[in-house]
Amino acid sequence: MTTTPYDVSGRHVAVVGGGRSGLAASRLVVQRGGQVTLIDTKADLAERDELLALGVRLHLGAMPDDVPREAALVIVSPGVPADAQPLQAARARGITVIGELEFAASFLAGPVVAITGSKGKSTTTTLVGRMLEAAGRPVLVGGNIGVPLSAQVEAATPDTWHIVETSSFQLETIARYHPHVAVWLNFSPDHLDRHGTEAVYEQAKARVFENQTPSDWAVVPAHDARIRGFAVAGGAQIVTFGADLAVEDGVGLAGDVIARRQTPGRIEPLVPVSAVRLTGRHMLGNVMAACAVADLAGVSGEAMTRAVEGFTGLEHALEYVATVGRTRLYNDSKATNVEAATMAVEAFDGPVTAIVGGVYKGGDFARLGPPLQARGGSVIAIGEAAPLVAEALAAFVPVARAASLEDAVAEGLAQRREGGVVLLAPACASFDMFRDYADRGRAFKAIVARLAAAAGQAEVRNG
Ligand code: UMA
Repeated sequence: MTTTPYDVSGRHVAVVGGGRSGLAASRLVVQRGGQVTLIDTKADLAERDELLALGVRLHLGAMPDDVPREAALVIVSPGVPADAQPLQAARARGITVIGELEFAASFLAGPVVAITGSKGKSTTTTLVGRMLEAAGRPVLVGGNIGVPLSAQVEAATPDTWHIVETSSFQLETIARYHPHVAVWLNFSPDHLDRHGTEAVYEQAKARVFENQTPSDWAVVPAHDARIRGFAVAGGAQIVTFGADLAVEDGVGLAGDVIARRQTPGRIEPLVPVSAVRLTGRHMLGNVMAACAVADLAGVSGEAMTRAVEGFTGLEHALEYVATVGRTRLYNDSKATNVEAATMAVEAFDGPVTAIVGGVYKGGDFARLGPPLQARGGSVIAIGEAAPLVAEALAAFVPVARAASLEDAVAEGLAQRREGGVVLLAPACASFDMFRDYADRGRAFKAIVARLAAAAGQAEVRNG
């Protein structure tokens, strides 16, 4: 068993936030002999009975001004702002406040691979997991992707590779979180509602490198000097992806093969591009980053290729939904910022009608204009941000407004009757019309199926 700086045995711990992370952290504290007060603004939790049976005290309904006096440690969920009142009060009294990820990681003995970035985290995390699995490695995939790290501690062995999708929210509250491999895929403005400024968001992400040493690795995009600068400052060895293999070391394209060039210039083929089942150049970047990690873990190109061939992508991440008549429909509900939506549009060659809008999170919608215009595309604006979307894009392409997602899909199918793509790429959060991005993506797919059926379309081809 590992030694942890957060020995909770016989101690009282306040856990703030009773969602997936807080519940898993509470269970872990109890497993390790500690006592928990779980704090949440919700009036009740579905897990109430289980928690009470574990001896967890519940403080529900509102944020208290402070955590209980007996608490020796505070564990905070990623969705709770780091400056929430009880956290500030605890810190002022000298109580250690850490995030759920920091707490859980301190119990792990196996290597941690942290994968962060504004977009592509889940795809890359999943693919790295598949590659290590294909090579027969013991592997657990979790973190921001949906399975809290705390829930994996009991199943971990010293040989386990932990592939951890790591968000800026989680990185804000680390102290010793120390990935053996830290991947930062890309950066674009996001989560400004939480972080306030782009600089604060960027600094949070850069923390992924802060505890690395020269025996660790940072995997960064070859063409992003800023991200590379943060990695260099962290002190780990660097591997780039998207590298020009003619001039530099890293993972990049050698003809139509993803390959790794290492000093002194030896180029080793890893995965043929023809094995990649994902749409778009940005997806190819994610595959290259995954190859870089797997290569560091000693996975063969053959095992990587098997994993890539078997991976058709994640739900809501430029997911092919169906072909209705001559129109192909794609669900990129995960494209919640302008950068991601732009990359989605750029993944196609022909005309694209993009459904854009929701809750505005920052960024300049006008960036979508040139790639849409170049493809003879159009926009259907939805949700709260519809006026902003229309204002930014009307100079480039035709913009229609739709009162609901259903109307938007119907309008898109009408516009692209002669062929092309209808793409849900909202560049916005979903909370004005849906519970979350997944709810929005599922709604889109259900609408497509319904409209196709109503049109007497028997030959909806699902991918
Ligand atoms: N809560 C409070 N007070 C607050 C804020 C929240 O009491 O001020 C309570 C809520 O009432 C709720 C609980 O906290 O009961 C929710 O906690 P949470 O928001 O931390 O959510 P979890 O269910 O614990 O899920 C978290 C991540 N959520 C966020 O970062 C917002 C999940 O990422 C992650 O999968 C999960 O831990 C397991 O690690 C989701 C996400 O949206 C997918 N992440 C963002 C993103 O990817 O863009 C960063």
